[in-house]
Amino acid sequence: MTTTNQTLFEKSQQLIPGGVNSPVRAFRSVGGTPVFFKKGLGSKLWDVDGKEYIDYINSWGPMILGHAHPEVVAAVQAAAANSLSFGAPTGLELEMAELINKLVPSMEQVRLNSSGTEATMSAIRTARGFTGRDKIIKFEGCYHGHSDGLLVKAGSGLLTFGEPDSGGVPASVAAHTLTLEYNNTQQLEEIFRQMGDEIACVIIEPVVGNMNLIVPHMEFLQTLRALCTKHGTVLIFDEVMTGFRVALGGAQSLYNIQPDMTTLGKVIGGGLPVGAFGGRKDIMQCLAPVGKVYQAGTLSGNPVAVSAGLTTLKLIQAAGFYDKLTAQTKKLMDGLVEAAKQVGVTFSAQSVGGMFGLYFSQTCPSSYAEIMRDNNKAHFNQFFHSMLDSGIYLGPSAFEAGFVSAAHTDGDIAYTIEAARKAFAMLA
Ligand code: KE4
Repeated sequence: MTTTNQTLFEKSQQLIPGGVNSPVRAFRSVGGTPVFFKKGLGSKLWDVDGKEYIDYINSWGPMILGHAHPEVVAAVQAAAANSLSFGAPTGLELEMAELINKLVPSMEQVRLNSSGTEATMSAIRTARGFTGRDKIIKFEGCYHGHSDGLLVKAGSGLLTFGEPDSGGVPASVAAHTLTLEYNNTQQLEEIFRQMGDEIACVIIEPVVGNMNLIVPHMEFLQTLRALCTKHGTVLIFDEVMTGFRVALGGAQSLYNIQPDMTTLGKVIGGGLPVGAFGGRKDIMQCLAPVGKVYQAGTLSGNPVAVSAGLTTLKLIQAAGFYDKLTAQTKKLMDGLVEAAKQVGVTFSAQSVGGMFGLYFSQTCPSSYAEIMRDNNKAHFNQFFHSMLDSGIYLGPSAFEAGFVSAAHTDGDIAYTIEAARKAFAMLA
């Protein structure tokens, strides 16, 4: 029997490349037909066939309060009634800048835009304008959005400049990007010895969520901070995913490392399009109309989107919010690890705040090479579909992180662990 999902997917592919507006949604990594949703409330989603799911994607991070939180919906409705957009300054943007500065003090000045991609692209351009340098460093397995200079893979030799990792990216653009190994301190020291004074910025996910969850070694982050300081290189923490997800102050507060710039997204829009970049005032003063670095956006600081974000950021400041979210996420991890162990399936898991990683490997990987080598993708895909059948919606890729919201109840966690017990048994 053809489901509505299948019918919609069939039709969508006629008019939308791959039938989706963002590639990961197409289920290419896990196979099968993507689920089309029509409603979300709290921790739950309902697809177009009316099937209910517990949601562990949270729209890839933004829905930290759960879906359709009444106060967020009310704020959006109130803002919308005053017009959806002005293209002119509003007091809401000042309120958002003040709140971001309060919660992330390293962001002395901040500019809003409409996506994480815009935020990272703008931050890198600002760092280049501030330093007068062209070269940038990123890390294999980290994703910072789809601007040309970031769709770059490691060159032939690990210490050589990048090659395009996507069609349409000119080699001349990729040539300015150096891609290093995450958590490889020695390589970092070597490249800065060679050309530290030529590097405009280093952009890094301080906790990685885009090659599954990978946590940093303290020594790696501390060395990175010291080398950037020594060579006048701008250190950019891309906290689009970790910002307000791993802790109220983001990963920089967890690891007590102060970057020169930070990029944000996802949670700060509460589900609507908001990105932000900011940092040291001397760097941000390079931006037009004050300085010479151009950056703009028709809907930057949009009042409806900012209203959703402001309400979300106010609610996550509640006492104990992160203690509860962290504990709930860890309870899920512990339950999954125990369930796999009971049937002898090779599985590990870890979490940082409200984001988690599931691995079909003996231990939790700590680098791109390890996760590509050790994580049994076929087992993940089988597990993914078994859980989907049981009404559990995980990220459709073995190389994505998962997310828990404040709306996930003890019952949700218990049901998920029971569904996993069944899924693991099919792998044993
Ligand atoms: P957006 O342009 O998608 O808003 O943000 C790009 C971005 C930047 N930095 C980090 C650390 C990110 O995780 C992202 C986007 N994350 C992906 C999830 N793997 C978004 C999902 C998608 O591409 O559909």
